[in-house]
Amino acid sequence: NACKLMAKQKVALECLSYHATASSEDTTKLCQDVIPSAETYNLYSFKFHDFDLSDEDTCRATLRMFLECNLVEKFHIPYDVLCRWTLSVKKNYRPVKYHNWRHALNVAQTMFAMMKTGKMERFMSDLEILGLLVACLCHDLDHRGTNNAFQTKTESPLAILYSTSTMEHHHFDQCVMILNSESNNIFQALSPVDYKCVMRVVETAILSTDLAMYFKKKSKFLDLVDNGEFDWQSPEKKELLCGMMMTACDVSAIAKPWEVQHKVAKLVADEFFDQGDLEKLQLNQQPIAMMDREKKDELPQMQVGFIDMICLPLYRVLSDTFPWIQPLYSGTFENRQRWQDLAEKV
Ligand code: 5BB
Ligand code: ZN
Repeated sequence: NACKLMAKQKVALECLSYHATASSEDTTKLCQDVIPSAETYNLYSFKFHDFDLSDEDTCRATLRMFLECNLVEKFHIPYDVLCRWTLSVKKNYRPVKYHNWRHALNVAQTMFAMMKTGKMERFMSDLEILGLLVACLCHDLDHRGTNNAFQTKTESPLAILYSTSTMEHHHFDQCVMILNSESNNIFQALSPVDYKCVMRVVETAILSTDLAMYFKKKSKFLDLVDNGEFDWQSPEKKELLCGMMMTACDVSAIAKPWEVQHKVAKLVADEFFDQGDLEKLQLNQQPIAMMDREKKDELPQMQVGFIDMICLPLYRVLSDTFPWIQPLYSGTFENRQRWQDLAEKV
């Protein structure tokens, strides 16, 4: 316990030097901006990507999703607080190659598209929609470009603090930290009961982005689906469904049009390679193939493996149950063919 306290202090100190809340200039500016329509940003489409968006646009697109879901009105979110919170969340992502603010935005947009175009909002309360959108935007906060196994291997303070789902616990802590400053607290007008409820949605959703949790939840979810479940309202079933949706959004780059998927896979690979370099240099260890620059050629085969092992089964079971999200399945299926073709060329 003394050990954990020390670790907590170390993490807190580390974060103190990094943590930033939005500047008042940026907040005032964003607050006054006209927010372009959802169509302008292609927010209803499963083919959305952020490549053409400026940093300011990424914030405006975020605000547009809150407005489009009527969350500002329904939960009496002061508009300046929402702007400040958005900028603060953005600021607390690090400039790593893949797990950065733009990844968070893409994940949130897929959640938005699943709710609207995928017609899944009918299964969700407004509070759950709010919680899931916030969870998506916050789910990788302060990611350092290294995974849980790396935290454990390096005995980082974070790994001492949380032995399982290390980074995911930290992402949630960061999310709470931002909300804890009143000028960033978009939940400030909620009743105590709603506040507790939405925080619980956010916490379980962020923790379920650990791939280890996904594998645990998947078999339970499959059992329900196999039994012809169509009522998702009980708390346990809702939690399973939200967890599956979070993973579906988290890996949704795999379902994008080929040009987008190809570019994003390169970013994922580059971040993995950077960790591999750290392992070679700091730990004197031979990284696994996925993180080894020398094994770049295996990337297409690895993507096929990732698609077969995780993405297609997930999108299959989800689109069998919720047919309107089928584009995620077919997009992934098409990319599998592309990666397979590339894998056969080498
Ligand atoms: C994934 C699980 N991991 C513990 C071991 C490796 N596998 S994998 O073999 O399926 C794999 C996945 C291998 C290579 C990969 O990328 C090479 C560039 C990937 C991969 N992972 N490819 C992707 O396009 C994406 Br997106 C991802 C997700 C990366 C973040 C992992 C967090 C998953 C949350 C549910
Ligand atoms: Zn993520």
